[in-house]
Amino acid sequence: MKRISQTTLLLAGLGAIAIASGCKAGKTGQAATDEDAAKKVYVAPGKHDELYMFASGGFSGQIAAYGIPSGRLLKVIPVFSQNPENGYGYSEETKPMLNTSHGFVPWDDTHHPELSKTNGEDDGRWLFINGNNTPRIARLNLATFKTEEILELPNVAGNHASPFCTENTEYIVGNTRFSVPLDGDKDVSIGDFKKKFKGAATFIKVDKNTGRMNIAFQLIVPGFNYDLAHAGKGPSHDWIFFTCYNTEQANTLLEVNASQRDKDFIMAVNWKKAEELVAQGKGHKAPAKYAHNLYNERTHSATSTMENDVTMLDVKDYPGLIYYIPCPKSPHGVDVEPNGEYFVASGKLAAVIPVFSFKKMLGAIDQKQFEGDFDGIPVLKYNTVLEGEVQKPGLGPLHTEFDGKGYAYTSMFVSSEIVKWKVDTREIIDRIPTYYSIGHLSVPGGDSRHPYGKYVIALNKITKDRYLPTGPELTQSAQLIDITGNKMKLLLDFPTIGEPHYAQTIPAEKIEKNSVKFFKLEENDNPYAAKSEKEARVVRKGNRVDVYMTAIRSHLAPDNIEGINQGDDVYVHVTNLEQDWDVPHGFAIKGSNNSELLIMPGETATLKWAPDRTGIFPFYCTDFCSALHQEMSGYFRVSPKGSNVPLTFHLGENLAAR
Ligand code: K7E
Ligand code: CUA
Repeated sequence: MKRISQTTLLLAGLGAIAIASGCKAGKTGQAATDEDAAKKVYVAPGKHDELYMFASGGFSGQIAAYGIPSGRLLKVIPVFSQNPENGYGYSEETKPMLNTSHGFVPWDDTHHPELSKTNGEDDGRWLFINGNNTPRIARLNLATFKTEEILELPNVAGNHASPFCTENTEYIVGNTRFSVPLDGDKDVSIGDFKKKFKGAATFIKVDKNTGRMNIAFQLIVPGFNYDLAHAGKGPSHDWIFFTCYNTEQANTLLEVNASQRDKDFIMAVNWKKAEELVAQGKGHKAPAKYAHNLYNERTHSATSTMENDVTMLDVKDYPGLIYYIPCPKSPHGVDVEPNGEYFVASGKLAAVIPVFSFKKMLGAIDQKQFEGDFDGIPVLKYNTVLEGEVQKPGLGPLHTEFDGKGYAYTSMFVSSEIVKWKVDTREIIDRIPTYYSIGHLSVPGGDSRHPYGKYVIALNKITKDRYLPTGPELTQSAQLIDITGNKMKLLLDFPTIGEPHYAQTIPAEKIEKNSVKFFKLEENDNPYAAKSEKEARVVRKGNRVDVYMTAIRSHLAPDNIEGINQGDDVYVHVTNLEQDWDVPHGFAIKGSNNSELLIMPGETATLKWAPDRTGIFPFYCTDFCSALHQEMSGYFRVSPKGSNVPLTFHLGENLAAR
């Protein structure tokens, strides 16, 4: 009891320090001289930013793209949540993207955007992100800025250690934050945690050409909380490192009970070996139910398929597959420096930052330098793997990124600062306060083989007094810091959408050159497309009515539709006939309980509408597309159920009354 109350005090104390250090810091922060900073972030009107930053939207379930150094918001890309701005998750074409084994789940919590890599470098092709709550991984296409694929993860709950990729995007991984019984084992007492709750380290194969994801295998690992991961590079290419906390395996009051042990673990996984074992037919197929959703750029539509099994390897049966490295204390992030020799972990409650050596790890494995085992898995001796510790870095270390010039930058949540230190000597070079309570940080390319450096972006949890107040809910925020000199310099605060847990930042030229301007109409394979006004029509089958509608400046065709009855299901398929950049059309119907649509040039999108009453229902284009945009409209007539008003549709005719 005494021990518990002491730990509680410690934790409460850390919280208080966070708030105190936040408030004390005051309003302006330590800007480089204001004029100097302004010049560095000023992007003249009409000029482009130098970098894209992709930040998670946290509990908004989305991703947002910003220009750096200006901090200008460029786009919110819908991923795991419905988005009425463009109808994602509302249109018939995109609803399947949000299907899961639990049915339609139109929200989630995103944490870690991950750019695809070739030879350890960001290649600008795809962006992956985790759905934390209902465990999913999404893949976005950076040529279209659209979510193209969502894969649910079975046997996982809280997909937090995700989606980190290996050096050539051979695999991306996901692992459970909340260990749970495996899917086959359902009604289990929570009291059986230690016996029956497991982790499932999931390895997803990514197709080199298409980016398509498929679960290759899951490793059954002890029931801890798996937090983050990073793959090796160069010499450590074949390995990936996960942090684990709650190695106490507590199932209640984790705040206290998962903070008992002095050291938890880094789990080092030889993924190459796991791959070989699976190729030899090792492991077993286990039943599992999970959704695999794919968006097709030609049909502009998604499909959802339910998968039924997964290949599992129980690590206990395969010595040499994983090793534990003790790590102080409740480690959060684990990060690998650009050369792939050192890896760094951040214990949220630790007073040092340990830097481990990959070479020493291999040596310790070779010489069986074990201090014991956990559930049959060897635990290496801390000192045999340790290269050294960063002493007195600050309070609450979370995440580290690198600048490629031999320096590391670690975020300190509790003392609310970034600490710059030298990777080879581990001496502290500089520190800069952040406002307030930084989580992740992002150096452009900072987790790759070739960081671009130049900036570090602080992704903060709390903004308090930094902006105009907006009631109890304040904006989330990031801060841009110049790292070109010896001393870090604060340049800019900018607001973000949702909680920007993590962001990845990439030179704009890697993305800009591939950007799609519009979809080719002749490549539109949507079965409901109308590729010219001649094809526009209305078709009834029972109580289903399909409206094949076209949009071009400045009319919708057809624009007068009669013969719809109350009780009908009306599917309005709108094809945007424009073949030019930046000419979307919108679509909305009075009283529709669904959403608006925003249809890109060459694309077809479908709004399902069930008219609930008799009457006249205007519809119109919601995107101001031309001088005569206000004229871009039409009428539906809805008659009572069973009425025999004939189904007719028109454009450019003055109708005689019927
Ligand atoms: Cu540190 Cu979810 Cu990566 Cu947020 S996590 S900070
Ligand atoms: Cu089309 Cu406004």
